[in-house]
Amino acid sequence: MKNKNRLQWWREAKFGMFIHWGLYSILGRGEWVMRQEDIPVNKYEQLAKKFNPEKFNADSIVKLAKKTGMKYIVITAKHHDGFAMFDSPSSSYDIVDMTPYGKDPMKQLAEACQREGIKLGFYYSQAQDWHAHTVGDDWVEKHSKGADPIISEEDRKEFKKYLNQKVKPQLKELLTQYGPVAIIWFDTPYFMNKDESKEIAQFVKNIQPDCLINDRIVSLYEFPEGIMETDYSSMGDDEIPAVVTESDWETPMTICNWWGYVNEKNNEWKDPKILLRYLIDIAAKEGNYLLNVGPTPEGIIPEKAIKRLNIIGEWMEVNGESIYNTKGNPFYNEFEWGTITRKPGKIYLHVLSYPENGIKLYGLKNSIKKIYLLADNVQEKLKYNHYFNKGINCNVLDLSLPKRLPDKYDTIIVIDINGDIDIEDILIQRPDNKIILNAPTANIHQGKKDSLIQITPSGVIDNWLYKEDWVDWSFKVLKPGNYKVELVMRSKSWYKNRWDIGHKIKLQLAGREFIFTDKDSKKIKESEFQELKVISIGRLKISEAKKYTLTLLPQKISTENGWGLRLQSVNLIPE
Ligand code: JFZ
Repeated sequence: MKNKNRLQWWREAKFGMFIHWGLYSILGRGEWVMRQEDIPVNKYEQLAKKFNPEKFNADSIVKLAKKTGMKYIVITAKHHDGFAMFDSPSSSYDIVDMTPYGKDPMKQLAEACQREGIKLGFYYSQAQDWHAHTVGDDWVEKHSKGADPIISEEDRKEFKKYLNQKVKPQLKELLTQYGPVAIIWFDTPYFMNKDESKEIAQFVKNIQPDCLINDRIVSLYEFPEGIMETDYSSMGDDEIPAVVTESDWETPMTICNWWGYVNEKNNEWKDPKILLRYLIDIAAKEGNYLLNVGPTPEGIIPEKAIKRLNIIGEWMEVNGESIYNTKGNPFYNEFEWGTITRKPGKIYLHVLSYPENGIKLYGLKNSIKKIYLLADNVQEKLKYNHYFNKGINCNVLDLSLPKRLPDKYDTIIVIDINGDIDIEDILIQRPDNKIILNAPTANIHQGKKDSLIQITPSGVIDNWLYKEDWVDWSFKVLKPGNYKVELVMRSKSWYKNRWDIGHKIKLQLAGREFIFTDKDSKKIKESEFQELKVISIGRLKISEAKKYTLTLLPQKISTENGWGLRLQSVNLIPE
């Protein structure tokens, strides 16, 4: 069981600032520039002589985070380049010893955070260190082979030496020089073995038991079961589960095309509207949003980043109540008009696009006290109709909206209810009549003792490696009719061989049975890191408005690359 008390502040906070700042910022081509441009260590070291961020002002950065609505900051204390951006007595490769600046920005930040009531965490690259050892240098080559990253015994010895001589002393410094540390944010653990991961995690907890640790301390490819010491999961870039999952997770996200500073010539800034959408979508899936900015080599946050943060901050000032300390969308479904967050006594409808036909919610059992716009100071009541529909055996809320909504990004409609939300305890067909059976809503059946089939924090059925494992969903159909059946699979992120192909599966629903393979699947590109594939299975008729169960029974699962069948959803689309 997770220590809930320790995570409480993090669950309430929802929104934090990530900062990537280091010697790489001088070159303005992202934090991977040393590797990407093959800059030798001794040449890269020279950058330190030029690093003099006299304009760095911890107070203004912390105040900016606060004004944006962020409750915590995570900053790169040491990135893969190995350079300590803090006063590290155990190493001479640090900002105090090597740069004309000669001061400790982390100390200034820690003090400013204390003053402003913002929590501070440190990013620390524990495995890749391109300065201290060479294990990390050909990491990309070694690990893009997929299944079997092999580290020689000699490399392993070197690595352990580095863990003892650099990582532990520096973690100790970070955990003793700056007061309470909210998070140590670990990264890219790929070649660490499980004992090493545990050892480092315990090392942190021994010094500051309440310091949170993300799951990038451990290679989840090699050890999908993870380790007990981690407090929450960090998703990949842009990765957000389809619906709420039973886990604590965050999406780290860049505000532009890289994490570290990128000069204007090479920069691609994200649309502020999209950045705000992510915040809302992530809250609705019960995660945290860690939005990154890359300060310039002078130590200031670029104007265009500030502009974006200000837009989010203005929205948060009015609507923050619908984000902080909320739980996610309880309906296990997306809506065409937007999404939902909630807390006891309140349901927040996030209207992202205007619903011409109003808003319909199925299955809400609470009695409603009133419905109003959050941005409306006088809380004028909106008209609604909340009733039990005998024909479909289900509660229906029909809500009509004002012609114009006050917020151009996301207008919040508040439903005041009595007590905690109470909705029908079954997945219900969506108001647009689609039936989307997402992985997190599945019942998982382990067919073998050693099977590792699980729902990941990112909302996929993963490690489905044995044909003896099977899954099913129960759901309520409101509208009988003809449906197209599709299956959506998600690739493994980050690896070269992202797919295993050659599965054969049996699907049972409403007295019919389909056997299908993934041969004729259609690929949909999702992001640089992962892809979705859709398999069209067939059509079927659902004849009654009632509860049904859909079952997937594999007949063969291909495990060529070790991934097996990675399932995101089964979709029933009305024809
Ligand atoms: C890592 C770093 O390499 C990068 O420089 C940055 O610090 C980022 C926050 O973390 O990059 C990753 C690691 C994992 C994924 C994506 C980017 N992932 O799993 O999708």
